[in-house]
Amino acid sequence: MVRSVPATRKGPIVRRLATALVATAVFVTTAGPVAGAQEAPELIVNGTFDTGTAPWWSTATAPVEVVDGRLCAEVAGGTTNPWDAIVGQNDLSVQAGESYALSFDASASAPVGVLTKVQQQVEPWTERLSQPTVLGQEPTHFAYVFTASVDSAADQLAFQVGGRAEAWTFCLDNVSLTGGAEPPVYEPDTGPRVRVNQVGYLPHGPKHATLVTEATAPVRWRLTDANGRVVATGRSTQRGLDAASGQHTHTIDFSRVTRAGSGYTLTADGETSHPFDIGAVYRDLRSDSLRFFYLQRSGIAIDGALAGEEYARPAGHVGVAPNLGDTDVPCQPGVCDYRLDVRGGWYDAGDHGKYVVNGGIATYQLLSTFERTRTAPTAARGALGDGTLRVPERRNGVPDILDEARWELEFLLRMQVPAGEALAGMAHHKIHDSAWTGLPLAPEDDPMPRELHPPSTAATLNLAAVAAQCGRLYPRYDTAFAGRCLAAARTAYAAARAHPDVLASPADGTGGGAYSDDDVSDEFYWAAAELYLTTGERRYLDDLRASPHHTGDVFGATGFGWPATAALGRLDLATVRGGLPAGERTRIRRSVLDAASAYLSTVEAEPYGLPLPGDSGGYVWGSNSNIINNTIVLATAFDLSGKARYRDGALQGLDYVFGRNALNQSYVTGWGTTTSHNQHSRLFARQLDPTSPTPPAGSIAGGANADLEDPFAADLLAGCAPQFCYVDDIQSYSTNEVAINWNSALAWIASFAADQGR
Ligand code: 9MR
Repeated sequence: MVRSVPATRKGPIVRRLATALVATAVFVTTAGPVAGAQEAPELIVNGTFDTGTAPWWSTATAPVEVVDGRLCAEVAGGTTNPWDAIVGQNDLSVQAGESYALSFDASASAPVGVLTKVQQQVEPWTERLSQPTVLGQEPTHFAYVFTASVDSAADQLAFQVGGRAEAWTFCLDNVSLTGGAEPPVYEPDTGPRVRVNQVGYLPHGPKHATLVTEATAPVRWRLTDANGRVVATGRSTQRGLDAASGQHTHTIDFSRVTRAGSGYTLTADGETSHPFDIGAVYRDLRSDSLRFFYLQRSGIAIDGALAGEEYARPAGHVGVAPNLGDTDVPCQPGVCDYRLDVRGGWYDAGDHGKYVVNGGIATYQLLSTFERTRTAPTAARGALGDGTLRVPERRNGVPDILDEARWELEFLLRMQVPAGEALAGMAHHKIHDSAWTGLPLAPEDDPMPRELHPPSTAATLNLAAVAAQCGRLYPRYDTAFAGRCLAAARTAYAAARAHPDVLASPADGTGGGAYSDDDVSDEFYWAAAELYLTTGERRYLDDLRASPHHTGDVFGATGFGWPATAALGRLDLATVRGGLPAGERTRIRRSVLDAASAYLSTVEAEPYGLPLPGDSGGYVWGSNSNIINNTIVLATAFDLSGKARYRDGALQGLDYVFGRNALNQSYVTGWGTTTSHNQHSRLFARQLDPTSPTPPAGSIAGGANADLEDPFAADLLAGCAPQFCYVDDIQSYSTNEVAINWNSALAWIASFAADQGR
């Protein structure tokens, strides 16, 4: 299990791990004891099972006995979570600062993934080691190393073997845990020091790369085609120390090369980049990024013929056991006494929750991707039309992207409090499991009670905004549906006006995310803007004019997102036909160009060429979406003005997402040489379970998060420079989850970028 990975010696992160582990291909360690360590006492009692099963214990779902000198557990089928079946040993002592080597031989009657943990033996089960372990039928030797961060005399070794539909047999032998191990060293494999967009560049687009080097003078570079011919040469520009990465950098500009081809490489300072193309590189990203939404659908069977056989699955949460919902869902106790049918919609992310707040921005971005084809001069009109996506509704006469967005819209409409009830017209904030489940877990296997959480003003305004967009975009395909949307938008908006400060609780995070937001003035602005653009009515115009966001700076340096939605209204006021009187619209458009100019300055100032400042706390949970959202403002400025510098800024920003970054990592599955594929997801969990698929091509990871908000990342990455605060491991939900609001941003810019390649 301990693998050797070639690592660049010049990478800045080489550090001792605080508490964990040897995991994926991203880093290396030595697992063996150091010299003299043979004297370190063995902490496991009866690790060879010569004296029976004691003191090993197991849950009732995994009875153990000694078979041929090994400990074997008959693991029951039909459990939900990894921790529903455990084989373990308690009362282990670990000391702060000491490094430990754990090793064992294990096998399974069928290939399965289990979790190997060393953790507190009581709540809160603080982990020292958490390691996905994939077992085969032949006994395999596993060896892991970790460093304890606290003294404990009450730790346990726990093999979490539950969560599978079928019964199976787990066998274990030669278990050993000793101190005195060489401390594990984390070093991400960052590959060649020449960082490019691993997908490629548009023939007439900008072409920039970043070179990590300590060289104090410009260095020579050369661009080589697939046949080994040097097609361009030049000298780099020295850029100095980059705050976002902690690296010494140069940049390389080879924009003058326009000849299409594949297999180009860029060489400088003795290093050669990953290969890339010059051509219409984004053409298929439009449909790949949108495909994610079909696979996230709740309430419908996923058709393998459309999605790929590995993604086929039964409908989730339609009231078929063991599911309890979502067709007849009660409120949390004390919240309401009615039940709602809230089937459908998209699962938010790696969890099975469905949240109106986040569903709102994701739906908006899909609808906006479509609406752009009606307003932007460079947009391919039919590229998102009927028959362009792999959705079951293809060839129904409706553009497929509208079919996909409607799947969520119908769910959002169902979340509205019915007439006659208290808070009628408002929207419930969210619906999700009453407790967190483990990974992996197919939607149809989720046995948790589902609950409606209280209505909120923010959710109500999200519903109002996207239902108003719906009322504008669907009339030519389905007037009844568009009418239903607009009526719901009006009711929701009126209900929000009547209840302007019903805030979701930040503490309501058991079994699902909180998505709390204590400032809903931006949601009011966004909803008023959408209702005004759809209806032209004076009352909505008055409201949006009265909002501080109509004249305020809604495009912050770090980008808009689900908690900050004023920019959504502003962008539509700038682009959608009709609407504001000419002078006012000119001012609104100007504000988009001004914001884009500011982002352009950041693109030019950042050695990795992205519209996110390296020093302002911009690398937050889901940073990839904030970065992309800033490229959307740049792209919109191009759509409005035709000025190429804005288009080039947007495209250059996209290079970051596809590998021009400190980690040399493409964050989009299947798009590039080294791409994220272990994202945190209950649906796509190959890293934990060999029978589960990886996320589909076109799935974007949340990205670098300097706040390190999950235990795995906090242990592994402590002290990271912002761009290094990411790991492609399924356990790191705060850096590496998938989510609808991140893929919706990707879909918008993918569609724009595909248009520029034509
Ligand atoms: O994207 C959300 C991020 O902005 C928040 O900081 C974080 C913590 O509240 O939650 C993120 O959203 C998660 C949600 O709460 C539950 N589903 C998965 C989402 C993506 O990680």
